[in-house]
Amino acid sequence: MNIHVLTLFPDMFLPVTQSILGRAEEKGLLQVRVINIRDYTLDKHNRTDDTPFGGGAGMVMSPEPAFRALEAIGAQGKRILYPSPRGKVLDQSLIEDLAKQEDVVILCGHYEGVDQRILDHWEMEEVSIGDYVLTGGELPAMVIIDAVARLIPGVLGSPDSHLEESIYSGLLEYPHYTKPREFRGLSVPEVLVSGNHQLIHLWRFEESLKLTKERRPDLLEEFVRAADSLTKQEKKILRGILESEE
Ligand code: 6GU
Repeated sequence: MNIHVLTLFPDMFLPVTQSILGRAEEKGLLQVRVINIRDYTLDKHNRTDDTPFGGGAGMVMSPEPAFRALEAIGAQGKRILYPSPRGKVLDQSLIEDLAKQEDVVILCGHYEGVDQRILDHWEMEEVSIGDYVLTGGELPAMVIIDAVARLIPGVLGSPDSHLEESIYSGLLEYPHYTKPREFRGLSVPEVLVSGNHQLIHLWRFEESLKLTKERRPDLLEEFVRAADSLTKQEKKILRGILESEE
């Protein structure tokens, strides 16, 4: 998969080309190409933005450098994202969709934004990472890259860590514990050291449901709608959680 990032701050992406994602690149699973929009300006002072028509504060990204950068990478026909608080809020289903693409382009804007003709002509998808305002699209772009990369087979260490998660998909994660069994008088739930994998699974499932009910009732509602492939025992636990008062 190729992710093409167009930005005025290419250095911000240096950490992305290291660590987990760097290894994905070495293995040829993911290529993150960072393009400096300023390289495509035709302005004699290398400007990439200008004052807004109609007046007001801030600067707006000019169409020329953005169009030329998009043409240079062959963006025509590819999915093009524009991170913006105006966009559809990103969720895992959009990330899964993106992970299936051979190419994804992300245009990072700054200041007041970009000339609307860039978004319209290139049919960009505006995506937000939440209801708060950032200074630019670079951090959201990195969030998208990270979330997509971990879905590409071979990028993460253990391939079955996904499979195990899938039973609980749409739920918040159950609590985790490691050695020692007793630490400063704090112990680990007995069931986890029982060696009974079926009991452990059911305990984890119940903890996931409890946590989701308490913190994200919206997600639990969605889970109930979609959960038809549960086992008899799992269904019993789910009913118990839905009927409990806390
Ligand atoms: Cl995607 N961009 C910017 N600039 N601010 C944001 C955002 C995106 N998502 C939330 N806030």
